[in-house]
Amino acid sequence: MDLNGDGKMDLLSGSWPGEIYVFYRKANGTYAVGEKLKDKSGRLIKVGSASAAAVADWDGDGDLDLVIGNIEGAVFLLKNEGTAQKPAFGAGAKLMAVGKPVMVEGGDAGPCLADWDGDGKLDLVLGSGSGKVNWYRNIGTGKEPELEAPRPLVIEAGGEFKDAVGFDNPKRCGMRTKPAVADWNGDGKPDLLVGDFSYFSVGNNQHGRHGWVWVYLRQGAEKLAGK
Ligand SMILES: [Ca+2]
Ligand SMILES: [Ca+2]
Ligand SMILES: [Ca+2]
Ligand SMILES: [Ca+2]
Repeated sequence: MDLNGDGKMDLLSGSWPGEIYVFYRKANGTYAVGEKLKDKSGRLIKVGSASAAAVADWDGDGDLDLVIGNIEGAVFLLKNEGTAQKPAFGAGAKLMAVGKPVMVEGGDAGPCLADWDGDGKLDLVLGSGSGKVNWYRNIGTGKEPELEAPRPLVIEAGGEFKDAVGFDNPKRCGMRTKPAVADWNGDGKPDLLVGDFSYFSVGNNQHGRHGWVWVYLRQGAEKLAGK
């Protein structure tokens, strides 16, 4: 994601306190020290704690907008009212789906903006505290997205992660999921990559915390396109 439109890919990160950090890429390929993102009036952008940020041109006007999830499970859209070279993020508004604010179960909304069904319009893929990853299909237009009710891509973590057998070999994705979409195996179909958090307790004295990255390779595209 190139936030300042200089042709070099930058990095964006949410944080536990809630501020959003941007790391601009420098000419030599390294990254500048992270700075906290501000809105158009110079205030630090913060929509709640445990923020997770995604950027894409959500309203199709040629500049990158900001979408941020928080610990409550809500997702905010901050439209870019500036330009691709000089972003100026407006006030945050909650993203809606079928007339209601998006709110994930278990809190900890982890948004990703990607065209999951390949219809040319960005959709919302959303991780959650429960581990579930939902797909909100965009049935609006490229300029005025309108989200359908969520459909699960990954189910919630469930009891296995509260009382696991063997800490180093979980069978499936854990909690607090943060999805990303990319064609991982180069077959032309978008795949899902999911970061997680797992807490394991085995007996009285053995505990472990892990963060894994899971790859879900996409199979038949027609299955998820709702056709
Ligand atoms: Ca850049
Ligand atoms: Ca935009
Ligand atoms: Ca789409
Ligand atoms: Ca693929």
